[in-house]
Amino acid sequence: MKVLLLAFALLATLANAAKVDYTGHKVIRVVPQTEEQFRFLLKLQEQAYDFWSSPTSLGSPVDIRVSPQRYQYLASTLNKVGLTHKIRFFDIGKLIEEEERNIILRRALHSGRVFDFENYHTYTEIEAFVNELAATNALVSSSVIGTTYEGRGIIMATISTGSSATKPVMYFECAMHAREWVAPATCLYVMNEMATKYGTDAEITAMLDYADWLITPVSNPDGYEYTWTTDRLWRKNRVPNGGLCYGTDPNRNFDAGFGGPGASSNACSDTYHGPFAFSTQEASAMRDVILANSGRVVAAVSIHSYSQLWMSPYGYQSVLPADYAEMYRVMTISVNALTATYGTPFQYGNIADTIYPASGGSVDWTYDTANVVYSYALELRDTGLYGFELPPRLILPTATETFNGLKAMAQEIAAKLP
Ligand code: 0X9
Ligand code: ZN
Repeated sequence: MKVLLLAFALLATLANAAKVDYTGHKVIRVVPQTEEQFRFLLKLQEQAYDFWSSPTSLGSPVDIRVSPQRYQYLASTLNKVGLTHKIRFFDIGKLIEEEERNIILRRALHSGRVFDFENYHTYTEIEAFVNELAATNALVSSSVIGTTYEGRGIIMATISTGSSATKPVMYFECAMHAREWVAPATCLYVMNEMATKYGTDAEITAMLDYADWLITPVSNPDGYEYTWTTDRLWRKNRVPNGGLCYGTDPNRNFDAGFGGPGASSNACSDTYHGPFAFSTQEASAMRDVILANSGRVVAAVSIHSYSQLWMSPYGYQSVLPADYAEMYRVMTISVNALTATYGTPFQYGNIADTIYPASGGSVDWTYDTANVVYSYALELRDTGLYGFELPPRLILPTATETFNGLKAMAQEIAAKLP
């Protein structure tokens, strides 16, 4: 009965007529070849266009979503600086509809017996899963690390053998950005593997003997819920900014180069940094977890999608951190383990050079302020074929390879900091 009710609630959620309609929206790709074109794209990003991938360097592709109404205008504006474009998606609306159908179909096939890790879930379902795991598994406890603007609890799972209150801690968080759905799905998979294979899987047993694993599957629940009910492509949180525009990007809201390059002071921008550092509950909840475990946190991993990247500080400057050699060493091992799984290529390096300058990000803060050397930001699959609408059938491979990378990372840390 409960399952049926949930299925109806989901259908109602998905069928909501008040949803943002992306019919006819295209994603176009341009490749800047000159400094002028590159700077032009950076300026364009400051305006209200939705960049699915940002300008990173000359010769690297940039994907931009555009409405049918603005398409001709954008195309001719780009032409003026000599930029020609290719259309990657003709109709994002269709892609979103297809995703909804996939989710509903998988749900029907799965028939709701146990939590389906190979499908996407609403925040309510995710909360219920974490609470259920905590209720039934002696290693797991759940806690609420902050309360969002709309009143949701940000739920975190602690996976611990309980053997010591001073053990190292590894912190993992997903979905600081709402639309990056494969990230929370991956966090849930990792949580379940860690919780259910202690004592049977030698690697997992060793990792939990070494450290407590703290996992926040959805760091930005208001934004995440909004992607289900109203706007599949929402990224920020849902705090009103006074005018017509909503939301702060929590991954620009940490006190690490706050307000610097790659963050916007425009409240309508998708990279709006907010009125002051830690103005958002999402960023301050993570800060508080790290500070509460001060001196114990050996790794902090922020999981995003998409682009297939494993990145280390800094984002707010291109100067390399003092610990870069060690960060790089462990990234290399982690990425090799990830790629060895299914051959998925990942690029890696410091944020500012690997993706783009981005200030106020979580991992710069965990490194600078909490001295967490193994502070990493990941961008999971894919590289733009499906983008944020990664089909449910690709969740398990994505989560599996990511977990292999994270296990390799954890083992290196355990060897280095016994
Ligand atoms: O721009 C971001 O916040 C991340 N990319 S995303 O497409 N998922 O939005 C990159 C984050 C790099 N990390 C930090 N700047 N800390
Ligand atoms: Zn992100």
